[in-house]
Amino acid sequence: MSSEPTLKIGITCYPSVGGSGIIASALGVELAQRGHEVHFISYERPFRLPVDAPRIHFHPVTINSYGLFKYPDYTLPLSVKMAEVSRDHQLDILHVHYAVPHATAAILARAMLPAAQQPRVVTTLHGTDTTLLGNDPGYGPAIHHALTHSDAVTAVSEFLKHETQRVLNFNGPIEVIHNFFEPATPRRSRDEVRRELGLRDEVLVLHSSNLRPVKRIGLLLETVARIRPRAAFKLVILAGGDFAPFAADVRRLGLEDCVIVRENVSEVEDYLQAADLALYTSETESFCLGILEAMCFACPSISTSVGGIPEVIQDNQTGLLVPGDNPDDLARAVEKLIHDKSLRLTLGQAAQARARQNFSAAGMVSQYEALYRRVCGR
Ligand code: GMT
Repeated sequence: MSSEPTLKIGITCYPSVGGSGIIASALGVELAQRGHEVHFISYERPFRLPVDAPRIHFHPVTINSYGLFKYPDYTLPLSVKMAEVSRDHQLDILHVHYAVPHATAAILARAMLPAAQQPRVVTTLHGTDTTLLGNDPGYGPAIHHALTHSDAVTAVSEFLKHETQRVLNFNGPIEVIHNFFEPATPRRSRDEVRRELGLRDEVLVLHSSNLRPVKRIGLLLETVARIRPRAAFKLVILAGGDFAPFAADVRRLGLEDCVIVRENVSEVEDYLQAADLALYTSETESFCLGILEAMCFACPSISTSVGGIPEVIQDNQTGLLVPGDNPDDLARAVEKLIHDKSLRLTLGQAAQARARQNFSAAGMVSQYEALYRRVCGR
């Protein structure tokens, strides 16, 4: 722990499976380990947040349903809870992950409090809060307002910073703090996991995502259907969501024997250490935490070259980037790494070194800490 004064930090994120919630939870855990008091405020306990960890508190937001409202409102009860927690625990900082509606709720919460009790608001943009909702006229002006009134704004990649400036016409400062991942020790050995998956010598190709349309699971399966020979690999999908809507595609493409799905896995490390390469076919991606998670286990990724991914993967050094969205091109890149084990291992080692050097928890959490101290003058 450092000798500098500790801070009281409120964190709001989506608690469900998703990169922004994972980063917010990991950040809270690291901050608490550094001696700060951390208060999570959300409608559910974030799924990767440990129970009973010292200095980590959880404050649920209760949403009542009223017959008068066609759609239940979350923003107002969230803002009231943020104001209450800020006042009762004298928060220095409210750090919101994903602007909609968290940043708006934080700005409102701050305005509800007398000046002496107001926390500083830090907003971290994660992706579709800019690239999708920022383009929606029903959200854009509210996001712009919340960013303008935040005490600091961060983005998880240079790409997202520039998209925020472009899409929202926002010209305030944005600090880029990349994502980080601190892998836990796997609970099972690589062999045990491969046995569970029924693998012998096949190359394990991993895809881990929330399966939203932006991930283009259709393109992922079309790619896999073109990889030859079929017997050389298995695709393991760690699905943070319901895979059922894609089952028909798996059958149509005759992939029943080479696709294995595991839903809502919490021990991702078990599967990451068993993987040989990872495959991502997203339409856009501000960062792609799944790629970084794989890098930490010396597993190189093949990905479409979109959004902030070239900030994570260096083509031909720590993975392979494929321009465009042609499944044949993607399949050829996968085949290259399936058949060239030496290249796969070289890229994997370089990926792991890069993850440790450029995307470590120690480095990124220190950047957030420095930002907090700057905005609250402590
Ligand atoms: O923006 C989203 O679609 C949701 C968000 C999430 O909660 O998973 O994903 C974004 O944030 C992640 C964590 O910073 C990034 O790794 C993802 O690339 C990003 N998703 C997109 O940009 C599509």
